[in-house]
Amino acid sequence: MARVDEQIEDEFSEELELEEPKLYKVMLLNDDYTSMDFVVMVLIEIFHQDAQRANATMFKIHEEGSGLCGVYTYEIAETKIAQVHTLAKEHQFPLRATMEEE
Ligand code: TYC
Repeated sequence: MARVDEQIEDEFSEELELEEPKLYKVMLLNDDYTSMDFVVMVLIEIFHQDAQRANATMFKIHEEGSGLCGVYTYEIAETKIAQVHTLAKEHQFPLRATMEEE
């Protein structure tokens, strides 16, 4: 009986097997007007980087044109991007964020 139960459970768990969600890289783009301090603040507050990592990320974006800020599921990535754009607008900076499927 226990074996039959196990067999039934196996069949169900195969059908119910969940796919891993797709992940998306959120990138910040360089521009000539957003202050370095503001970008560092965004990386700390929105992407939860520590101050040292935020500084390194900001300089990487400044030098290379864009840089990875974090990897998230679609809805979280979308929310992070909206938060960046709202905060940037409030501070009158043109900072842009985008996402790429991983
Ligand atoms: N290039 C900007 C400056 O020199 C700094 C900056 C870094 C802006 C990263 C945007 O995503 C960015 N003030």
